[in-house]
Amino acid sequence: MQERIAEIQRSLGEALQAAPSKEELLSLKQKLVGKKGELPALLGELKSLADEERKALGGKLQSLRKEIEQSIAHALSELERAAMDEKLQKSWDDPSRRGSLFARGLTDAGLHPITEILQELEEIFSRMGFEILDGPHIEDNHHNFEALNIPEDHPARDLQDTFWFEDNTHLLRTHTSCIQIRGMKDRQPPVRFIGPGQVFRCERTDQWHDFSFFQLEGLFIDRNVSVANLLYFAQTLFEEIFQSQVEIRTRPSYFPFVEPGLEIDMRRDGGKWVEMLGCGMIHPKVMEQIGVDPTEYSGFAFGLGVDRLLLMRHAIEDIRHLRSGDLRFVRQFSRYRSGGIPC
Ligand code: FA5
Repeated sequence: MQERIAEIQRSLGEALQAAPSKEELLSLKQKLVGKKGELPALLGELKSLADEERKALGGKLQSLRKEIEQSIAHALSELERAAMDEKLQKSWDDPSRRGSLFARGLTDAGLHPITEILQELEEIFSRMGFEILDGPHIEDNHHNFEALNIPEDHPARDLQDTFWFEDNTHLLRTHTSCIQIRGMKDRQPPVRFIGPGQVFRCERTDQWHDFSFFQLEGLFIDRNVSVANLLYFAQTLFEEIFQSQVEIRTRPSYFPFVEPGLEIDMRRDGGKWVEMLGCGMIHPKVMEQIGVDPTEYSGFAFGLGVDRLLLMRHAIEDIRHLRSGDLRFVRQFSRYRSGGIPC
């Protein structure tokens, strides 16, 4: 019986190697473990064996059955996956096909307005000599909080309600400030970089707040950098984006990783003030975390709300339109792109 078990294992291996079709796999399963299959026949023969041998071979036959069933199920699901991949690939290659992945009747597909404004911002900052860095959406406690001078029991953690993973160590980043820490790992001042990206907060939404939005982090470290540089920089940045004069005002604010901390609001044409960014002079403790001597260098950091820039630029009434998936909303931007709407 040992030999017949080994023979079944060998023939199973060979059959699976030969890239069988779904029908061949099903008939192989029938042949081996079906009611009148080889394995049940062997199990039937166990009766005539002595106790000890029966136990030993019975165990082997059970694990062989498991092996056969699992490997055939795996091969079947691989086949299904390959068929689905092929189907998707075909519909991707051929937009004219009925039921293709391409929506029909859309003539003005384009980039999402958020993607476009991010590209514009990257272009503006590149011109000003900033590097563009990236960071992961899933962050750890250290980069999102601790290295930014926000320890475990610090009340500032409550300001950014957080989506935690079950390990209580990883989270969806609540701000792009983690990119400051990552970016400084292999850089020494003078530095200027930005880190644009999506962030996530477990918060109630309204006209100006969403639970996921984009920020653009900026870091500038050099000798003799002051709040005056920061304010001049913010004003220049907004005027570049809006291509017109804007008013800004500052309010004192609190972020544990900067000192002093400020919030900058902006308005156009005497309209409503809107908070656009948080910023400040980098805290000496954070400077030490990122390996920079705070007695020699100083710097500013800011976190700009990218969605709010769009709301302001196009007088959009509610931030939630941006992620609504409503094509009537996003299609309007193709007219802006082609210069049809002054703003
Ligand atoms: C921060 O996230 C700090 N990390 C910013 C910072 C960076 C301060 C560097 C100092 C130094 P705040 O939570 O205020 O700060 O968010 C910054 C900006 O993101 C806000 O000014 C606003 O424009 C935007 N923002 C904040 N919450 C939301 C939200 N729920 N929906 C849309 N935009 C938001």
